[in-house]
Amino acid sequence: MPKDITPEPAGLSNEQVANYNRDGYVSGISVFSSEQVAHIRSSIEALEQDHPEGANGHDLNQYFRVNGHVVIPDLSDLARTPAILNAVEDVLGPNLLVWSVELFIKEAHSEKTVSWHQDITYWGMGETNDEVTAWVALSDVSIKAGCMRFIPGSHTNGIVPHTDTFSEANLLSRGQQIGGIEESDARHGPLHPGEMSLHHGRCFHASGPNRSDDRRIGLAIRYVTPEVRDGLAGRDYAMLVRGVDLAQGWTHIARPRALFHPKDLALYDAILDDQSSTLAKGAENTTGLYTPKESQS
Ligand SMILES: O=C(O)CCC(=O)C(=O)O
Repeated sequence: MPKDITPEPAGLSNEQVANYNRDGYVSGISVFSSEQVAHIRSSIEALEQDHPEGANGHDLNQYFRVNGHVVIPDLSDLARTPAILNAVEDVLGPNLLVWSVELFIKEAHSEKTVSWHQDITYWGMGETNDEVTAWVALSDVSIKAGCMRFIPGSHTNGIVPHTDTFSEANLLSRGQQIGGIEESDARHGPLHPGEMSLHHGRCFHASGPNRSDDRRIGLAIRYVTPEVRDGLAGRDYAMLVRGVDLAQGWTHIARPRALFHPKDLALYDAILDDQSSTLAKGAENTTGLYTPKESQS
């Protein structure tokens, strides 16, 4: 092969696809080299350095935790990484849209956790099988650093009841949790920097505190297929990143024009407004991250 042709990154092996279908998750998929991860991490940390106050009345954490791809070009571009898309295509098929890009950061020696939950519980997508999260480790996400834990096979359940805790220590917007999980059934998914896991929208998962000396940084990209919104009421937004959308159930959004471009910031608020009634449905408290700006105190 000529030197200047980069080989197309492989997707999943047949065994990895079989594991995903059986367990509802698959872990340890290499997508970035250590140099690439260092570069991505430093661009995120430069953003924290340069824009701690965020933009347009939302702090940076708001953009990191919800729909970052709408206003931060780097996050939008990461969602188009061929090695990630090739793996996601192997479970969802050739037509892929991005619903959300988020960062889950636990500082060194942080007590922050994520309770047992199923992702799509409040996302207004019904009980679809066609949503998958690519969770990419941008630091060493060891057991000590609070990697994710999964209950293998739990995606074969429907959406099960969750209780809102609104716990301060919980990274989830409403601290929602599934009760009665047997911890002995859980499997850890530690990741080296540059590796990712894929998990199904109904797979039970959680994560513990970060007891390591480094920050634990995870990039979560939520992929869906065009069909997910077929026949569903209400408006929702997604960015087409591979193939075609013949179903036309989503409002398509483009890559941001520039970091915190005024038009993208306005779009961000419009999306938050439209999504908030679905995402905060049934909550007895405010759900922080999903509260439209006018209602935030
Ligand atoms: O980062 C974590 O520990 C949890 C992330 C998570 O729940 C998710 O990506 O769905």
